[in-house]
Amino acid sequence: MDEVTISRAITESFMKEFMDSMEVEVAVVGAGPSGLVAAHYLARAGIRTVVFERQLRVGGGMTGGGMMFNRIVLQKEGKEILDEFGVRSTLYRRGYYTADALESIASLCVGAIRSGVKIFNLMTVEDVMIRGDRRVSGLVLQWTAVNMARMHVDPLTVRSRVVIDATGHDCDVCQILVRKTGPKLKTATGAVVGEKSMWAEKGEADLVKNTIEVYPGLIVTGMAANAVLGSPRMGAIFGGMLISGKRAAELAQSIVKKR
Ligand code: 48F
Repeated sequence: MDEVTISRAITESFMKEFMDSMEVEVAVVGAGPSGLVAAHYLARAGIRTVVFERQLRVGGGMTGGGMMFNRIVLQKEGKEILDEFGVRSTLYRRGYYTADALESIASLCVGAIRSGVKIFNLMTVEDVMIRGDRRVSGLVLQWTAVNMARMHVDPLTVRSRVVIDATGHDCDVCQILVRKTGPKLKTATGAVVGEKSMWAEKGEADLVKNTIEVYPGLIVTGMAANAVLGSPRMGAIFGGMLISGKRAAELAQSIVKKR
């Protein structure tokens, strides 16, 4: 195959996938553990789902384990989700397991893609679309490289019935929403309350109850949920991230089915 044919093959197949992803049922922002798990369960339920990730690589904070020791810790309920993706884990102590961070994130990524999720890396979500009925109805995208070069280039948009903020500690989508619309989130202050200091047990316990539709059409999951609702961070224990992702998928599915 000559070079131009290779270039055409890449451009045509990418554009086809991107065009197919411009109107979806659920758009997930962030390809960390919570976002990948949410996307996987949605696609498996037959919901058209796309993920936008600003980095070159997927995985978010899971890839580096704890302080770059690339192992993760999970509770039994989290381990059961990893089991579904075929990830091997080892019993450490009653109720707690360890797993390889790279095997875990690679398996979540492959699992999501094979369920039908389209993942676009290198794209940053820099704004949301809000329509008359005061719902989040889509995302505004820019190449991460454009933002890094600080060039002014106008973005493109995708429409989706539901957006999931899975952007981790940054809770970028919620931060953007508050900047653009004022403090209208379903939180104690209406704004992003902010992540509290490390407390693994409480952080994990709060996470699933913090996984909510925080604004019409916008669900928050993973560490973003704790940051937005004002709960502690928890370090390299990942069960809550996976369970929160699964819960976000259930919520998104029920919203999609209702509308
Ligand atoms: O940070 P991240 O892994 O979020 P998570 O799924 O998991 C949190 C844990 O990794 C860890 C933890 C465990 O106790 O606390 O931190 O909640 O993944 C978030 C992903 O979102 C991407 C970011 O690059 C990362 O891969 N991201 C953040 N902002 C944007 C974004 C944005 N504006 N547009 C696109 N992607």
